[in-house]
Amino acid sequence: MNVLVTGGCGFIGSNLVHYLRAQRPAQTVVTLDKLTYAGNLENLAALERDKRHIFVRGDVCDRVLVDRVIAENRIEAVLHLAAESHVDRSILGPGVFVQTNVLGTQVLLDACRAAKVQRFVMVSTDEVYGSLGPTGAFIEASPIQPSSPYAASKASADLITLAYGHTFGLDVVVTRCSNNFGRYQFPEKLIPLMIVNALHDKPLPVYGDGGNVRDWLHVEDHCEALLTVLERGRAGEVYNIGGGAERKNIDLVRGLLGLLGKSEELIRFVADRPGHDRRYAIDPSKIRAELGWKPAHTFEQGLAETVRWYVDHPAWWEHIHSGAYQQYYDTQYRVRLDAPAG
Ligand code: NAD
Ligand code: TDX
Repeated sequence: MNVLVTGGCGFIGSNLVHYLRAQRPAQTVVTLDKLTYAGNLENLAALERDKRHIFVRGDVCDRVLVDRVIAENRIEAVLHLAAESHVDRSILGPGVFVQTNVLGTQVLLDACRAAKVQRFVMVSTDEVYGSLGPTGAFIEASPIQPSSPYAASKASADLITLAYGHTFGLDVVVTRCSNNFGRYQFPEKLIPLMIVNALHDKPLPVYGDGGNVRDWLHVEDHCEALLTVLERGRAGEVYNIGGGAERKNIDLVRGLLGLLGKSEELIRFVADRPGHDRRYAIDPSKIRAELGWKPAHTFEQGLAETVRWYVDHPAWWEHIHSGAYQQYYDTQYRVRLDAPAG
């Protein structure tokens, strides 16, 4: 099977491309990625000489290009991950989120329809469900109540994908996964940001009271779930993916400092993220029962490995932490650090 992975130079996408090449060596993987600030071709450097991996730089919103990539590579299935993925950025500027996440998805769906692609897997997120109270977990039938512009753009993409299944009979499957962590995650997201800041002895900005809860999953477990859904998921269905590893942000940050041997004095409670969802928790019973998927990594083991990876690969993140990204970071966090919580 020839598979197109959109967003294959990002965090989950690059882990997925490596995973697919290792698990299905006879299949060809085509990566389509615009290489935004979050895309890094270095993540796929090990595949440079791999004849069954093809990289195309381009925008999922570009219909002519998408048609050409699908036709030239005889694409049979699409794993759609390309997106603007950071909630804080969607608060600063929602436009590109609607462009890439909503319109880009629709362009891909139209192209898949026209080319009679056999399966389209939409990689959505648990954030489409909004926020939970202190108990309970999201099931696939939970109401869609996104809070941030990012979450709303993903909900739109997720629903339009399902609509193409209902209306046009396109073979679509939607996955809604909880927070991922692991190698190659851009250091604007909680875990790598805290690791990189701690390594520089910079303050660790914890939003609000630090009591927000996220449900963490190792990225390789997500990749395994995506391959499972691609191969065995039922058309038109939604599958929640989660690791059952709920942690309060503050506990997670303290755990990271412990692993790094750094002082908790680096922690700064700062102004909260506007509209900050309090708690996410995923009920993955459906994918477990129907497809037999369950995570292979424990949270503690995965976190220790992730910390080790960032410590061992400063060249991967040092250049990110300078230049244009540093400018964004400074603007974003100077405001927050100047306005402590409470
Ligand atoms: P990321 O920001 O690390 O990577 C996104 C990739 O998409 C980048 O390589 C970027 O260059 C590419 N891209 C952006 N706009 C594009 C466009 N217009 N055309 C082509 N490529 C474009 O994101 P991630 O964390 O790896 O997330 C991947 C997907 O998984 C996203 O759809 C995200 O919504 C979803 N997801 C992420 C998580 C998480 O915890 N990170 C959890 C659930 C779902
Ligand atoms: O500096 C920070 N301080 C802080 O307290 C950052 C960057 C985050 N946080 C908090 C906000 C959240 O409660 O940590 C939690 C995790 O934040 P992010 O890493 O920004 O992730 P989140 O907003 O939960 O969204 C992530 O998971 C779902 C991904 O970015 C999404 O792409 C995915 O869909």
